[in-house]
Amino acid sequence: SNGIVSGKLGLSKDEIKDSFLEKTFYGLGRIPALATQNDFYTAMAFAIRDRVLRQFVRSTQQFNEKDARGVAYLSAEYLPGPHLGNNLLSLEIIKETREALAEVNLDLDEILDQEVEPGLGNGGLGRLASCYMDAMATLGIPSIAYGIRYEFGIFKQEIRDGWQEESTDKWLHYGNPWEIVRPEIAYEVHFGGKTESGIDEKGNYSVAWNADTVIKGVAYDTPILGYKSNGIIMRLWKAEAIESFDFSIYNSGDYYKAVEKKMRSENLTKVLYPNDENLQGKELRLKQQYFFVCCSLKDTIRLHLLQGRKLDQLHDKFTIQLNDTHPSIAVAELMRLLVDEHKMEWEKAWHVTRHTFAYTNHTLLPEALEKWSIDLFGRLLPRHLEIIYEINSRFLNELRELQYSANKIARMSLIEESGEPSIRMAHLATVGSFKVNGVSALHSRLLKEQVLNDFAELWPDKFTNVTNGISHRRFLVVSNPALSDLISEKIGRDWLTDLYKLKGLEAFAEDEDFQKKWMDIKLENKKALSKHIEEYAGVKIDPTMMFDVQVKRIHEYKRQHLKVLHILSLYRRIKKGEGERISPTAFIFAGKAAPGYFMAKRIIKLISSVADLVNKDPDVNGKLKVVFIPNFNVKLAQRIYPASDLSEQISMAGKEASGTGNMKFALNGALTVGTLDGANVEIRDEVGKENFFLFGLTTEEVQQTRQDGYRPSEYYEQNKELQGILDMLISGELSNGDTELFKPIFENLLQQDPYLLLKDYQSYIDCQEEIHEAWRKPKEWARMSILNVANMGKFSSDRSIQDYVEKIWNLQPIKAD
Ligand code: 26Q
Repeated sequence: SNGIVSGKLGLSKDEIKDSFLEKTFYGLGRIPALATQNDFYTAMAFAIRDRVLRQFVRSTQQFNEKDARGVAYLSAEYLPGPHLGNNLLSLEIIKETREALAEVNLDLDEILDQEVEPGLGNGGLGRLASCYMDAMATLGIPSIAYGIRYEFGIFKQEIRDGWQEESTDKWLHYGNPWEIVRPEIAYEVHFGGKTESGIDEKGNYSVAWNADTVIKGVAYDTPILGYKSNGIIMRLWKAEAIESFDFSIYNSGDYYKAVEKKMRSENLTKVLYPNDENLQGKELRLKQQYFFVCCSLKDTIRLHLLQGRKLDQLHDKFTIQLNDTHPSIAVAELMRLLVDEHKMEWEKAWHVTRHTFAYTNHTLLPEALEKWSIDLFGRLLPRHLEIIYEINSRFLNELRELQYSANKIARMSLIEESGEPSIRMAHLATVGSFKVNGVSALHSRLLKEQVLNDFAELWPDKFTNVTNGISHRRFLVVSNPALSDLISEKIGRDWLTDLYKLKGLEAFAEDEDFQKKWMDIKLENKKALSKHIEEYAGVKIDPTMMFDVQVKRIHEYKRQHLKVLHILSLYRRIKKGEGERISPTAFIFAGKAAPGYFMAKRIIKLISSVADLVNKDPDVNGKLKVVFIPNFNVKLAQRIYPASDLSEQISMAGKEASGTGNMKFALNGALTVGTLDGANVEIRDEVGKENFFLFGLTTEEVQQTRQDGYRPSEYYEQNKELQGILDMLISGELSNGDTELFKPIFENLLQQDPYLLLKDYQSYIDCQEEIHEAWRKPKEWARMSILNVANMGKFSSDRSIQDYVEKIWNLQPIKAD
């Protein structure tokens, strides 16, 4: 009716079936008899995409008509997971689609399983950005999510002989039905060269940046639909060579040289850097960051001007949210665009800039705080270096006027002068933003007290907290349909858009019939996961065992090796014939290690070795099973959370900024064993301390331990059980007689133990005893499980986005009609 909607895009079973067959014939040129499952998936994806786009175009129109204030979300990483299932939910056509496929003898679950997910992120941060897209779309927040279209995402992990092996993630191999290339939306990005200052045609002082390389960024759009409502775009930039650039080379006849230049340009967005929480200052990484920031800001400005607005009002119409410091070069780039390209005065441009950006910090780990060497930075982005110097000199002058000591001024400077001079990106982001937030209550407090303490004292109102949240639609409705249906049977379906409604389940926590249905669904989910495990890890698991699960990136601070110490303690008890109080348990691990992270890779090998020992020992008699499931990603995660009984959240207090896996487990009825770290603290507050297994030191006790001079070897000497377990690592028992293999882990724990495993060991073991006792009372366990789910309302990403709207973005949602 508005000239956009045309064609038969109905949502009935028959209309979906017609479109599906049409896409199979005319979209793929296949007759069904010769089509593969993947062809069928692609055809269905195209059929659904048409419907997604119709819904989506309507909401963009409304955003434009209302001239609404909006958000540009800048993130170097996204992990959206498979799109098809979520889009079916958002359009509320899961049932119709299942029936349409059944009529042609196809199974929806098998078709869904074909989708290869975009692995455009490392872990928590990228997945958070995607949960926020889901919530922004659903709540009607005028927004656009910018990022990088990596050709190869996070590597594919295989386990060979117990070791992690990496191979390239060719996620685009079968094509990507969800993206739409926009060749007309493209920007030039400059690198290198020199700056020259002088007087321009109008007689004003100005700076010219004569770059030596130009690359083009082309927009690829993926629509992200919200539940029963609006959509937003995820706009990812791909690097290409600019067409005209090498005419001189073409004309000189050196065809190969011209093509080589093109290839080099495209390298920029080839591959995602697979390290999280640890950076090596690699030139290509900085290029990626600037590349996507430059394109995204130019695009934001284009959209702003398209609405007939003035540039000095940019901050009235947009907040640009920085997902960690990865896009923080945006502070300097916006200044450059305003001052150099749009000829705005410095003071005015600075006012606009520092009222436009808001910065989310995701880490306190010193090794994860981004720093770029001045030398590298100046070679790649000479104009930005000048701008950062100018921002810094004005900022430091302000501090001098406040009579700050030289020491304090040096601490706060955007430039670190000691050692290799470098730029502190967190300081740049903080100075250039009107709000800075952490991602859990504890993390936001520590951010103010530690890493950004000087800034928090100078600008107390700038700092705030937004506790992370997750898409309950993806991580419960789509991935655990049986539990979702049971919940809806009892409390209706309002919880799909208001997760606090889950509170209604409390009334059924003691209902034995409900408890039975609840645990039966868990058992079915465990059977399904067992099948996957048998196929992909070659281990048979009895689904009635307790599923004790730790899935997340492999990191020393997350302490997967503490879990290993616990498993070994149980193994030794069984070997000594003292295992009768141990409940049969399957220990399930998954997660990737950064390819260059020596200790993390060794921890994977350790887990595999313990699995070999335990799974094969006849004395264990199937009472314990240990398995490492390869290639953890969103798709696998969606199978694991619904099948988990116990969620391991055992990082050293003060290190995990929030965690979001913790929320996904609890939402699916797993009980948590955890430290007082990140969002665990808030989860425990919500579900009640009697429904949460707490152990370990607090952040304050960790600090105290350090101050007092921690000597891990004392724990080794005094705790004979612990000593026996640690000695196993170097006995060769786990490694075919090789006493060297796990010595690095042994020595690290005895000599430094930076994450206090030995100190927290006994508390963890005692807590696990309690857990095993609780598992032996199934009704009690079921009740606690139900109460966990009933109290997860706070952890929906809808609530998080609502917090961003109120505390930071200050805008009005626009719901589609
Ligand atoms: C930076 C520079 C160069 C190369 C890589 C990086 C890099 C990449 C990814 C640095 C950090 C990351 C990812 C960090 C991350 O995922 N942090 C997690 O964020 C979650 C969402 O807020 C939290 O829940 C987790 O606690 C936090 O660890």
